[in-house]
Amino acid sequence: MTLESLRNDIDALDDQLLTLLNKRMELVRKVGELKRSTNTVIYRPEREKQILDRLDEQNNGLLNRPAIEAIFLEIFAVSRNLELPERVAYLG
Ligand code: PRE
Repeated sequence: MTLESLRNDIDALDDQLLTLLNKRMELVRKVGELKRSTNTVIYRPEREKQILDRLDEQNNGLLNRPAIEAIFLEIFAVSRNLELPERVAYLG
């Protein structure tokens, strides 16, 4: 197990994470379209908490609850932004 081989494995996993995150964002964009057509609020803290609780419950890896929250709260923030109408949305 060399540093280079470990980094290669990390790169491969990062590629998969990026693919999955982009797939999630495609679904989120559809949620945004649905919400706009039905005039529903974008920010749903109770749904975000439900997701965090579920992930924490089924987690059996090295990540603890604060780490899961740190990662997913960032994902939710990007998701909410993606649900905004195009003229006010930003991705950076
Ligand atoms: C999502 C995004 C924003 C909401 O605050 C809650 C959850 C998410 O990223 O999972 C999706 C969504 O808009 C929703 O489930 O209502």
